[in-house]
Amino acid sequence: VSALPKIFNIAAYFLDLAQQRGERIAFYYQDQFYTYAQVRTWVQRIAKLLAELGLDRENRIAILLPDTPEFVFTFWGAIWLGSLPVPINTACTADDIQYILQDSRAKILVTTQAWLNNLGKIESPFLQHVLTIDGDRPLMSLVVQQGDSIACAATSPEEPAFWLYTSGSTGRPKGVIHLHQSMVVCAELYGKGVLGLRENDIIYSVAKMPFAYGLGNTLYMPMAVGAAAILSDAANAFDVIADIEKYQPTILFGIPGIYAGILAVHEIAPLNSSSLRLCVSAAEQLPKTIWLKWRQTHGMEICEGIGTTELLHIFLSNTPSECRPGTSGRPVPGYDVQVVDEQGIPTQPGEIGYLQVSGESLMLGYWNRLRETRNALYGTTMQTGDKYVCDADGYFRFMGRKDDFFKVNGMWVSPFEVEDVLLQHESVLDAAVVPEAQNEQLTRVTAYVSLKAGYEASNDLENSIRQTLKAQLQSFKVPKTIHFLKTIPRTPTGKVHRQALLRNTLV
Ligand code: 3SK
Repeated sequence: VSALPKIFNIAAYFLDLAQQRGERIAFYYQDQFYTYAQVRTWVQRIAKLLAELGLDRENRIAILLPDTPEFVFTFWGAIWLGSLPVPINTACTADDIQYILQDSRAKILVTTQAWLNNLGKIESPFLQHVLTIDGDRPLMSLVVQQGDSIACAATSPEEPAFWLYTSGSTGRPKGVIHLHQSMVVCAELYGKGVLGLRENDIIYSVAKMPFAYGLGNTLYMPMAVGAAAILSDAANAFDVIADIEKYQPTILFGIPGIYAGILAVHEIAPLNSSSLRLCVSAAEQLPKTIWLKWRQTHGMEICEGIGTTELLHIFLSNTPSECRPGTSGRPVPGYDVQVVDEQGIPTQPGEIGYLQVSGESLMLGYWNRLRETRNALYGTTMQTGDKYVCDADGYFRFMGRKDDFFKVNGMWVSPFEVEDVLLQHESVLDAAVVPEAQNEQLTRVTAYVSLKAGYEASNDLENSIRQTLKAQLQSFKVPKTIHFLKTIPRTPTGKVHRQALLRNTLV
């Protein structure tokens, strides 16, 4: 990525690009669309309103919204002023949202009337204004009168531009601080470099904008190339299928659960995938079974990658037309990715170790969390907490989260390996594997599965699943108990919520 000027504001950068794109469509939302020229006008109007409300440089502004035009305009409007938007995932609990509002010390909150009712009294002493996009005084009606634009803040590429909260399965969410330069790095290296996104693409993302994956997919990567993006709140396979039918996207940024869900309902609601030229998956490891079934059904590969909120977007990725199912691909050119042992020494091909990565989109640190920042960062390198193997051809294969591995009879079990086999059974829609303590405190493997429509839990079904497991796994990895659940609990970003399952099993 070529050096950025000393004075650089990422909102101004994208709005300058928008100016060249004028009447091209930037966003589809419900039955409307917004051109690049309209986006530019609305961002400047909102920036002016926020400045009048006293939002200063470096102040935080929380955005608790589904993917909507107001999200887009507020996000860029705040950065234009040099203040810091803090998107909050609407899948967070009300308790975590209260925490984020306090922790970020947001001065303004932009949300919906429904969320406001849901939150009740907001405890934060820092909050001065709440704006809603609906109700009596919707945000857009307040800015419609705004006239002249306001000057853009002369920020530097290396100063904070926005925060994203990352919620692990334990502890409170952490505010990840990103810089003005970060989005350019991701858009150039991955969006253009690996995926080859282009101006005539129409982009659809299952992940929403408060999640780093969704922010890149829907907001800044399409804007970097002048493409159009779809703003939607679809959260299940049926809604995604309907959206794809309606908007005819060329690129689908999915997550494993949605690919599995679309395939599972194929008989009753077949997806018309003819508009798609590229399917991408991240956020969680994509089981090989799903990859193969997708290609068989839709004649297309899924280009899998992995990113972290701390690096903003994807740094390991397969390359379209060279995908290796069951792997996260190879380092995105521009990132240095390695598998290392406990001492930090690179492992040999085929040896399992810890994944570490360095690159220019790395966060500044976690807000107000020195210990966690120091544990995660080492110079320009981040320890991701994932266990990986790199093969002789340089393809990286996920083995599980460092903290999710557990020992049975002294031998390591990767929950992911067992889940992958469970998903190969024709009846299994979703699966999660956790350790369970027996009476005598020995650990054994426990599985939770949810079933596809048309299947019911029974002893026969359990035996059949068990046969599949026994055929492919060493005996100590075969779950002793299989529980059937309606749905597998997941975190706001769609990862298996192992902690919730552990609370059920480990007393
Ligand atoms: O989880 C991922 O794979 C991911 C991808 C892109 C951006 C952010 C994240 C966490």
